[in-house]
Amino acid sequence: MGSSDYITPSYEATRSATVFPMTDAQTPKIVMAIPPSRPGVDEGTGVVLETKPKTKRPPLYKVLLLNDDYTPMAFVVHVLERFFGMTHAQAFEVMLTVHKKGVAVVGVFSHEIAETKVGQVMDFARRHQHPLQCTMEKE
Ligand code: TYC
Repeated sequence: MGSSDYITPSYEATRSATVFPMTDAQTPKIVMAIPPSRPGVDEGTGVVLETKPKTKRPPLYKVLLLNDDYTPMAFVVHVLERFFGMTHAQAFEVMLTVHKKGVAVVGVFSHEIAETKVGQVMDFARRHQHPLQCTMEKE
């Protein structure tokens, strides 16, 4: 019997063969020992913040058409049909309202759409050399 028969196996040999038979990839990992925090939950601070989710709707803007003494009625009717999707009858009615009362709301839109409509009307009127005015205001 040689002296090597009594030599204790190395630490690494014992660990890999007997005590820890799993490879590193097989070894289960502790992923989360602490539950995830949620808004409004006191985690020992004594402070609980607002928990209700805030879902504010975006503000809306009225697009207004203003009367003047020079823009032809037919041009205004055309503008209302072209840029505000009105039928001829609707457009004529709204044009008459502006003519009699001085101003009327011709549509309600998001800020971006209202801005676009105002720009389109002002540009179209200017190109045809009419003084027609169109503005927007927050509802
Ligand atoms: N007052 C104009 C006219 O008599 C018609 C008009 C209507 C002009 C509406 C502008 O937004 C307007 N020719």
